[in-house]
Amino acid sequence: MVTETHQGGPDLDAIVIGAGFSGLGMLRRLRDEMGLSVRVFEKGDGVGGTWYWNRYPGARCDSESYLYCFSFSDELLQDWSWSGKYPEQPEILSYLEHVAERFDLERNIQFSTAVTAAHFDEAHGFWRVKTDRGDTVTCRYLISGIGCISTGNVPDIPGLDTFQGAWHHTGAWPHDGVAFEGKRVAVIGTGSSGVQAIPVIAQTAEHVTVYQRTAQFTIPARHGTVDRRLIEEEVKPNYASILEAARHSAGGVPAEFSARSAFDVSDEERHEIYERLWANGGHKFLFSAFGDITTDLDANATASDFIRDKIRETVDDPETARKLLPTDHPLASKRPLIDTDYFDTYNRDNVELITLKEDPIEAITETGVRTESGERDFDIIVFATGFDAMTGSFFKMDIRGRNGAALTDAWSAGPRTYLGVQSAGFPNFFMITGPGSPSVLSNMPVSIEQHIEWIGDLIETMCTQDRYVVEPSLVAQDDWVAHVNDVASQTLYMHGNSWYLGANIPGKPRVFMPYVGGVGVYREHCEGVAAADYPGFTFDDGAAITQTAAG
Ligand code: NA7
Repeated sequence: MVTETHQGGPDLDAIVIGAGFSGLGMLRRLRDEMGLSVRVFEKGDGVGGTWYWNRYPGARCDSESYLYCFSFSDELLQDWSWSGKYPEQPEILSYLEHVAERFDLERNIQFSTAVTAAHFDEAHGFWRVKTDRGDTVTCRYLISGIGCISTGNVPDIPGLDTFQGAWHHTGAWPHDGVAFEGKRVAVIGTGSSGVQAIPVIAQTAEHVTVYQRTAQFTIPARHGTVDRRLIEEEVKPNYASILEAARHSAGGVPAEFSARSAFDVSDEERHEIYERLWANGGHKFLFSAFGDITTDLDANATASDFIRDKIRETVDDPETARKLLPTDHPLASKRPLIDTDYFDTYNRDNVELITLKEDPIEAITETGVRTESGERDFDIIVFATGFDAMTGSFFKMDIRGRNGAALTDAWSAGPRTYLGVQSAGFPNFFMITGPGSPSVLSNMPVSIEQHIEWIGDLIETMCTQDRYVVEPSLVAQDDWVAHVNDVASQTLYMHGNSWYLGANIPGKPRVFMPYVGGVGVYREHCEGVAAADYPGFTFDDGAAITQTAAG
């Protein structure tokens, strides 16, 4: 299909921002399946997105490898073989590089180029996109594939600029690595990245001091090499049905979710179930035993207590174990973590734990970090302090919709979208896994592909039916935002100071950003909207735009 070129029309049919899973998949869909002219702008000098930037030691995905992939090509599914149960960063990056090469995607990607601004030109009905390389390009459709956790959060600690050693954020890790041998290292932050990096750094560093703000629940991953027999005999012959089950699941993995309550069984039986799941490892601990761990505080307490006992059992020094016990939030109200040897690492002689609630950081000095209790010297500081999630990367660009209205203003009290795909007042601007969609609460490739397909179908409908501009109505958007909040309020997610709520960024509005209703439920809702010819969206046939452009 080739789009009509309106007089005064844009340079390109579509611009996609970002060349991670989202951007690569969207480019392929628009270019190869629909014949549209597309350019991808990517800040990095290669593909990969999250997996291009997050090269810290131990970086690995929490989804099992055979589920962390594109599904659009059966040949690709059959040909690719992962080596680990959970895919490690270098291998995911290789996978995405392979996809880019195999489908000849790089010819439409402009690397080392960040989009700085995108303004909707109402007279012409297209977007004018500017980059830090001086490009100004116009397009009919603007699609964000910028990822949900891509703008690093380096805390504003006084004195960082005076530090004479090296410092790195996990999300912008040097490409040639960091040598920790013989070095005194501070790690600030104990989320997914810190919990993955600390055990690996401790193996080579002379000494590691961990600065922990919130003690975390984390479950052993039981990572290992991939089970080849399982993959070759059970997964690959059945890939289509496995991935279809993932698409209709709660979290984008075909896991069995238990319907029973933690109180349907005796204390002994519950303990045995937790022991078995702990031994097997992974997120199944949270979902496959009991259905109410994530919804009922008393049920949650049974699992939280079990993990606290495991921490006490694992960590030799009782004072360190005490500091590691999460006591201020229910299990899974913050991003659930899985780890390899995290708590065991605190039994090493070269690892020390500082809890910031008892001993806050006062300043970073020329030689190290000063807390209330005193100063420690370091050669390297690692910031595993997370991201300005879900909205931060949008706000780094000057995005303006109708009447020159800025997205930063439209979202000043928290992000507002319809279906997490579009925001009212920003016509023909689409977000892959935007706020208000399951996104970070799911196995990302499944959610990304669903948006690629859904946005692709909508654009295809517009191209074939002479609909020039689409945007959601305010009413539909308000109803969706209310629904997203309503569903979240029925869960324990509101009980933790998580980045899902923006709680990690000082001054950020406290709004639950992802949609917690489940990947399958969400997909069915989106499919219903498409089948009913997109209620909640308004279309413009572009007649007025063409006249204006011609005039
Ligand atoms: P996270 O999950 O946001 O973790 C960041 C960690 O850094 C967490 O322990 C924070 O404590 C801590 N933090 C944040 N700001 C500060 C300051 N100012 N001082 C001290 N400690 C701080 O980011 P990750 O990179 O680990 O993981 C991001 C996602 O990547 C992850 O969830 C997966 O989806 C993949 P807090 O808990 O906020 O008190």
